[in-house]
Amino acid sequence: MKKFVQSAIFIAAAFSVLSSVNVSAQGDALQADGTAKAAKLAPYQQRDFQDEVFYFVLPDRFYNGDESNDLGAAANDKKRAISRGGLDKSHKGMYHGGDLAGLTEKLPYLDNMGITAIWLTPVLRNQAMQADTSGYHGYWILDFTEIDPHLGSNADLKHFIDQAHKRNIKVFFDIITNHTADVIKYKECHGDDGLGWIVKGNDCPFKSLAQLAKGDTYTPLIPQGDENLKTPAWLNDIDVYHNQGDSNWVGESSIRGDFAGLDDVDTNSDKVVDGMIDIYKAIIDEFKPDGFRIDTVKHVNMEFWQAFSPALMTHAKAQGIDNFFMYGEVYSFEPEFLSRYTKQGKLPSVLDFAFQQAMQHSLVDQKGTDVLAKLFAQDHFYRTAHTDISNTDANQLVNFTGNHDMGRFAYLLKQSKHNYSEAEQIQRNLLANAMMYFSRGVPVVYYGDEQGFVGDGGDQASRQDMMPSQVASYNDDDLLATDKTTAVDNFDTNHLFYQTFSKYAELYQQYPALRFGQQRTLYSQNTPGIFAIQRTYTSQGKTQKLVLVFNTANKAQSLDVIGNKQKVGLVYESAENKKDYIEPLSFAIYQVN
Ligand SMILES: [Ca+2]
Ligand SMILES: [Ca+2]
Ligand SMILES: [Ca+2]
Ligand SMILES: [Ca+2]
Repeated sequence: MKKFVQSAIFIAAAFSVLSSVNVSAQGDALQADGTAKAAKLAPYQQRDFQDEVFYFVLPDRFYNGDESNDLGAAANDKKRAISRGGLDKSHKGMYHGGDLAGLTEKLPYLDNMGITAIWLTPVLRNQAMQADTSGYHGYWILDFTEIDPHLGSNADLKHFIDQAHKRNIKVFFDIITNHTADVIKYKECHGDDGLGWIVKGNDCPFKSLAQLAKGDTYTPLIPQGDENLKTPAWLNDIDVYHNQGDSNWVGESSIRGDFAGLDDVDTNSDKVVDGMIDIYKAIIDEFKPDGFRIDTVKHVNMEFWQAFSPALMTHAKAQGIDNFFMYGEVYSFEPEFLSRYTKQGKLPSVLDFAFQQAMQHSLVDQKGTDVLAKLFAQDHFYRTAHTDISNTDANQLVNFTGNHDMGRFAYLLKQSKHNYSEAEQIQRNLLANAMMYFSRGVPVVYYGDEQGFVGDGGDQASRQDMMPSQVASYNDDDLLATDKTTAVDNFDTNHLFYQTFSKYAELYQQYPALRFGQQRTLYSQNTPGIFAIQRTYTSQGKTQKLVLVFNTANKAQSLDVIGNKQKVGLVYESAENKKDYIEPLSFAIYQVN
């Protein structure tokens, strides 16, 4: 083991594109506490996006470091009264008290797991309540200039970023340009005072541009007293919204409709394009984040991204954030469609929903490994040449196995018709995560996955607490690989998944071919079984070539299919393989000389 580690480090050093691996003085101090791993990597300012291992977290559900902010805005804060309340730790749709102070306190836990970048759900100030649930998730922004008081202050966010950066960990914000909180109402749906929605729910059918042209329009209004809720002030102008009613998720309504009442910004107007660019330039100036994850990208017109993305990338670089990066949420499982946003839309990257679906098809539904080959055969769609922003290719895609909307991979396994035993759910989960780390693309761990969280579904059901939970429907879950429940603290550094993800991260950092290598499929089949890829990376005249073999079947498979010369130089195997066979639901990595 020791010999392997030493040679791996040697190889990593020999191939590193980051030739100046200067560990900072702060890094030296942190290494002494036994948790610091990011400190051993190149300085965050110089690290490439492809060097990162992401952790995606809802701060409200993570850790409560400051109970004094649990209710949000102070009782005597008249200006922010709308951002007060919504706390109910026993309700999955309400605030639970987690905050930036809590995240800051738990940085060693993330660092020790090999996390190098943290993606936070939106942290800007929300409307605390809409209908009968709260803005605990952050996607209902009212004020684009300050932090939600449930999470802390602007100073708390700066402190968190400072502490993360001291550990050599990057921080990414989740940003929204598509909509604001639900303030604007329609007389036709919500009555003359705009207050009827509480009783009737959202029932404002979308009106198309064709209908508008014929005079069939809604009469938008802002209820009395709500005229100045939003910041910056231009967002309080009713004319900067589409005002066409609720989206039915297809066609024109997908771009111009409100999401269940959330005010859909008129991103077709120059005023809005400029306004949104200014909002996020100011966020970059004030907080110096390392990048943005962008929400609801496909619900905004392409022309908006063509202006927004270059403007923000250029601005961040001018502010000295040389490796600033952005990736969009385009909720689609079609690579060609996803790639439109990196090519036409000029976004550096997107979340790879197609990858997530291929994981589900191969490891939950037991389709053949050719579903993986078909996915990666479409990687060419992402090749772009707009070098003014970044060189996008599939290596920069953002891999994930599940999320806060669709639910966790563990949930998909649990509800499968195949009735997997817990042991098999564990193996399939770990194999999906191995593919997420080691296939082309940048891995994202959804918080709690490393503790065996499962959940009863998507959305609220997949947003469990890491701190002791009071939500009954979370606490009755049977977590994987532990006897614990979510009723207790789950920052267990001995959990099998935490330990395994930590090992994956270590391999990811040791072998540049796992981060930067061009990927080629060597073998796939139309049944569960072997999927083999090669990843080749050349730097300074030296080539590192790895062969990765995954077995998605629950029987051992012959390795003969990949050929003898591919099997030399074992780097890692997740199960102990017998000669020429790979164990069920396991993987192995070989180095080819
Ligand atoms: Ca709190
Ligand atoms: Ca929209
Ligand atoms: Ca609305
Ligand atoms: Ca449950």
